[in-house]
Amino acid sequence: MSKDKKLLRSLRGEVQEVPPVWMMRQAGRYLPEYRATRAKAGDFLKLCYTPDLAAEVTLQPIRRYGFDAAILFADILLVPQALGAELWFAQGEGPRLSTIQAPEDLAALKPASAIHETLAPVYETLRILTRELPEETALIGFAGAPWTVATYMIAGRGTPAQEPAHALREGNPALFDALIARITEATIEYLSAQIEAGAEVIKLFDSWAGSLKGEAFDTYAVEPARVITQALKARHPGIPVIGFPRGAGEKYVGFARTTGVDCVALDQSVDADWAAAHVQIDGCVQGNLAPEHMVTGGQALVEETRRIARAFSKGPHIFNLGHGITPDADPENVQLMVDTLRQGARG
Ligand code: 1CP
Repeated sequence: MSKDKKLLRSLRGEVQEVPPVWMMRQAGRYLPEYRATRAKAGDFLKLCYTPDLAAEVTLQPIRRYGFDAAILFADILLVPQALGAELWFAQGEGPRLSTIQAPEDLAALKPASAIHETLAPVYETLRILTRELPEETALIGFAGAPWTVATYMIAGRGTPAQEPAHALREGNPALFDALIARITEATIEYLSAQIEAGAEVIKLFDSWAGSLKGEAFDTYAVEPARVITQALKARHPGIPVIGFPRGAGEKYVGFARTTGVDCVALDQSVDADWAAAHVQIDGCVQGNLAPEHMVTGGQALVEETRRIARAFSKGPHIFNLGHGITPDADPENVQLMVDTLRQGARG
């Protein structure tokens, strides 16, 4: 049956009259039911590591909107934590981690093979979801791409232009490369275990790929994505992979060819007609409605939804936002987007 899931059909290259749809951060603070479950869990990391609750928040947007895919509820920063970094969420301030600045910091981390001890509850969440999801809903597992994860491990927090990571990359390339290698290896282990637990699609989030320019983009965005994709496909033949080199701009062109991913997720900075001509020619694309429309709604949301669906209508397409939905979004606007799309946006 799973071969007929709408999302998997697009990933195999099928062009569909109405594209499959889901949203990045679809389980999140814009939903009152998410806020209630999060309050019950106590804090964000408890929510990630409590399989029943993590499965519950994964299912909430599926119940409400009938999305074609559910994305595992977890976070990209669980991998650094499983490698031995300290991780905490400061109230109202976002994530904080212990930092990697010197060879001793890297030496103190655990080997990639040790991550499963910490991450076992995540695999349990996936096993629950394989039982509880509607049969037409595809289950997406994910991880952060090595560069993006490294930016948090080096700086200990989110940074506007990833300066600390660029400084280490330039100042101590041997240490930086060893860190990228460790994260790459851990990511392959982690995603492989997610697939064994029931993930049917893998998404690799390279949220900060846009700050890598020229050759650095090829070395630290393309190459790790290629290595991870090849390893997953060797271990799990046929597993589809979605790559998201956010902010890649013209570097989106050829990304699927050079990495082997089955689909490229587009942020909202690229024009849909341009991407249809230059990126979708290589296969499936995902995106790229600006998340702001989920706050503002109205006719502009309807028109943008239709315009994007139309621009990508000649090739395989997964409808999504260009980045995660924000906490101030109105759940009614999400319904309006889904209705617009399913009522024949291309007509
Ligand atoms: O308060 C809360 O409830 C925490 C907000 C939150 C949520 C809902 C965080 C903290 N993480 C998540 C879940 C999450 N994160 C998912 C779950 C599935 C989904 O519904 O999509 C996923 C896929 C992520 C991925 C993630 N985490 C990324 C990559 C995607 C992106 O948004 O660019 C990144 C960069 C993170 C780090 C992170 N985790 C949380 C925050 C606030 C951040 C960003 C920190 C920063 O850069 O300042």
